[in-house]
Amino acid sequence: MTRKLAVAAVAAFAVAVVPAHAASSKTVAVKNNAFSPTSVNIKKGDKVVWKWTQGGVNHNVTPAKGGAGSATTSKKGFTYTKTFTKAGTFSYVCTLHSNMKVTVKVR
Ligand SMILES: [Cu+2]
Repeated sequence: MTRKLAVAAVAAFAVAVVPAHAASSKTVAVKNNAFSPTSVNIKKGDKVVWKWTQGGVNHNVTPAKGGAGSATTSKKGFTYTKTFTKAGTFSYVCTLHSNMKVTVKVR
């Protein structure tokens, strides 16, 4: 029991003194018809910004396992931003183009 308490105390101390990772963002281009790059590595708390760089063709950014994603649009310059708060590997697709896939690895 004493040891467990000591470990908990050290963990609490570490959380208090280690400065938080400064959030940063990575951009994924939404092209006709591909995401670029197709894989991004980020840290918890970071953002991924998808940016429509070509326009003229409808695309969206949707979690491969379902759930809410971006609007479907063909507007050049449109952006969709998501902050990732959990570690893991997350796949996104464009539901209109089955070849459009991007993997976000959060550690
Ligand atoms: Cu698409």
